[in-house]
Amino acid sequence: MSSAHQNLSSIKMVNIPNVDHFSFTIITAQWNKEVTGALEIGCLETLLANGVKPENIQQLEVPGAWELISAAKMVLDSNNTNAVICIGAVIKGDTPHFEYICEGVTVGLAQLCANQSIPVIYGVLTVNNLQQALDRCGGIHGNKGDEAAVTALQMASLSQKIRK
Ligand code: RBF
Repeated sequence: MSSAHQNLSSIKMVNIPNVDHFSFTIITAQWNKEVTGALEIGCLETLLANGVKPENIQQLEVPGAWELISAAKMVLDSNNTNAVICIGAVIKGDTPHFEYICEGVTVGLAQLCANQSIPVIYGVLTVNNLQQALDRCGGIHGNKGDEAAVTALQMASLSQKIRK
């Protein structure tokens, strides 16, 4: 599914006004930390490069991708962040667990998106092996953490435009 046309990793800078008023929450799953740590750094650096103030970026950790759903819900219920960026990496193993976690996380985050109006960004890799994950957290397919940051900026801006 990934193609040159859909890969946002080359677009790290977006021209969005008043970015210094935005606040973002990045939630990072600690499973496959080698991958999620690199995604988180890409995300953070892209937000900062686009003018988001460091003090307006909250970084939270959860054990695994499954916990992204409840942590995102807690954030949405308790503060007025402009977008929640969920970062995780689910890597296929020998059991069907992979399918259950991927589907659960995807459906859970989609439900959060559908039920309230703060953007929840899906920065979760669902891959067949570690190499595919490494290719997407700073490798040949860019860094999907950068893409999550760009998407968060675009959605925060869209939300501001609609509310005006
Ligand atoms: N969490 C991830 O973020 N990525 C994984 O690849 C992953 N694989 C798992 C495989 C198994 C067999 C189990 C039991 C858990 C896995 N988890 C993974 C953790 C999951 O997201 C969650 O933290 C735990 O199931 C506790 O709710």
